[in-house]
Amino acid sequence: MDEYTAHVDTFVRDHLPPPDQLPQFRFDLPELNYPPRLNAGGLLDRAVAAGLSDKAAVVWGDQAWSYAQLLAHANQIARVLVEDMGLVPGGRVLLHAPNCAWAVAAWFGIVKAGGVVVATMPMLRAGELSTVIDKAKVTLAIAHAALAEAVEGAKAQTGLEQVVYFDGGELEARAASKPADFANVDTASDDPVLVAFTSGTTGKPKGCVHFHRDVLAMADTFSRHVLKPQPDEVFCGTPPMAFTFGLGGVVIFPIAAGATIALTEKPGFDALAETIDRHGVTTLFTAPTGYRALLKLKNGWHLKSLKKCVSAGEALPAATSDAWFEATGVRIIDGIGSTEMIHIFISAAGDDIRPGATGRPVPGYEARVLDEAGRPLPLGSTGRLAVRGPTGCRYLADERQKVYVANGWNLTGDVYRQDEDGWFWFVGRADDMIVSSGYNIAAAEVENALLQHPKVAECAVIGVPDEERGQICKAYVVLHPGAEPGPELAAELQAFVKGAIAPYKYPRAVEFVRELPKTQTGKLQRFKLRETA
Ligand code: 3UK
Repeated sequence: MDEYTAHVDTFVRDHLPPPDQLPQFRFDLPELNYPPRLNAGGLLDRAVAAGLSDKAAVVWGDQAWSYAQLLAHANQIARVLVEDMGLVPGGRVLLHAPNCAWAVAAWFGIVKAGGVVVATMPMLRAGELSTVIDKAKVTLAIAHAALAEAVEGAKAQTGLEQVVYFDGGELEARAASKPADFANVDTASDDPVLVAFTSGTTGKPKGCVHFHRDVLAMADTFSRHVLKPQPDEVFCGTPPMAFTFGLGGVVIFPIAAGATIALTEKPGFDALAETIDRHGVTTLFTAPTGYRALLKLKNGWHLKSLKKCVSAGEALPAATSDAWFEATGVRIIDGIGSTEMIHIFISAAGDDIRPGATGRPVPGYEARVLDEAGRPLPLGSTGRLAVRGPTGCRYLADERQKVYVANGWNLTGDVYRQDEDGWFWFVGRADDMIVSSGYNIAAAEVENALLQHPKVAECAVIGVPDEERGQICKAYVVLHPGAEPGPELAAELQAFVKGAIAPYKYPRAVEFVRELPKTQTGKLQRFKLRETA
C-alpha cells in the first residue's frame, strides 16, 4: 500500500481491519489500474472538461441543473465545509437527505474536500442516527431541513457539532456566497471516502469503508461492462444514495457516463412512474418488489422509454422477470451486490440473461462456491458464495470482519449453485435455510413457487419449530386485491406449490397478511417473522 495519505484526521484509516484480515484485492483489467493519487469527486470536473458543461446532469420536476451548475454547487459546498465549518481531509460528514439535487451536490462537495461521506437513509430516526454518528465519530452534517428533528435529536446525544440544512436552511445562501471553483484535495486512491452502513436484516449496523478508487471501480466493472451506459441515457431509481446500490445507480454511473440523473420528488411508485414518463427515463434501478409494484399500477403510465432495468437487493424470481418482460419488452438485468463489495459483482445483461439465475461474475471479479471447510466445490453443487475483485470488505473497527473475509475471499453469507455453463443461481441466505424432516429447503425456492400463483402479490417463507419435523415451512402471503383469504385459498396455494416443486417443500402453514416487514432498502426481514412466529 502506498504510504501517502491526504488525510489529516486519520480516524478511519486507523480503524481499518489489520492487513491479515483483509480480502485479496485484484485489478485484473487495464481500467482498474488507478493512479496513486485520485479524488472520486474529479468525475464531475472530468465531465465538464470533456465538454458536457451545458448538458443536463440532474433533472427533477420542471427543474434541471447542467453539469456546469452541479460542479459549481459541489465546489461551493466544498468551500463551505472547508472555509466555514473547519472540515479537514479525512473528517467525516453526515449526509442525511432524500435523493435530490442538493444531496448529489453535497456528496461531491464532501468528496472533493477530502471528507469521508457517511450517508444515512432518510427514514432513520435520532436513535439510529446516533449509533452511526458515534461509530464513525462524525462531527459535521449536511441535511435536508425536513429531517431536522432526527438530526437535532442525534446532535443532542452525540459528538455531532455542526449541521447545515438545505431546502429551508442556509446551505444554499452560504454556497452562493462562495466562488464556484475549488481545487480538489489531492487524496490517495486508497484514502477512505465512504463509510457505508449495512441496511441490517440482522444485528447491529456495520460500517463498510470504501476508498476513492472503489467508487470508480464500481463504475469500471458492473456499469462499464454489463450496463454499458451511453451519454443519452436518463437514469432513475428508488434506492437512496445512502445505500451503495443507489449511490452507484442514481449518482456515480450516470455521472461517469456523462448521462442524466432524473430524480423523483415524492416517494412511492406512482411518483416513480410519473418521473419515468415525464423525463423519458431509459435506465431504471430498483428491487424486485419495485418491479412488481410498477406492474400493479393502474394509472396508465406507459413506461415506454425504458431500455435497461436493473434489479438488486434480493433475488429476482423468474416469475417477476417474465411478467416485466411481457409488460415492457425489457429483460431485467439482475445483479447481486453488497454494501461490503460496494456494488454488483455477479450479473448478466442482454442475451446472457437466464431468467431465475443471477448471472456470471462481472468482469474484474471472480466468484466461487465453497463447502463448509472453504474448499471449492465442483460445478452443479450448492455451497457458500465467495468473491474477490477490485473492491471488498473493510469493516470499520468491527470483529465481524473475520466472518465476512476468509483466506482472502469475501463470504457474502449467500448460498449459491454454479451450473455447468457457469451461471450462478441464488439458493438462499445461509441463515434462511429451513430444515424439515432432515431436508434442506431454501425459503426463496418456496417463495418463487408461490409467486407464480396469480393471486399472490408478495410472500415470505420461514421455518417454524415443529415437534415432529424439527421445522416446517410457513408462508406469509400478501394477496392481490380481490382475492379472498381463507382456508380454501390456503389449500389451493399448498397444492399449487406441490405441483411446482418437490412436494416435501410445500408450506404446511399459510398465513395471510396485509404487508411484510421490510428494511428501508426493501429487503425482507425474515427474522421479524421468525420472532413473531
Ligand atoms: C442480497 C441478493 C440475490 C444478498 C446491494 C447491489 O443489496 C445490496 O447490499 P446489502 O448489503 O445486501 C447484500 C445481500 O443482499 N442480494 C443482493 N442482491 C441480490 N440476493 N440476488 C440478488 N440480485 O444476500 C447479499 O449478500 O444491503 C445490491 C448493489 C449494492 C448493494 N449494496
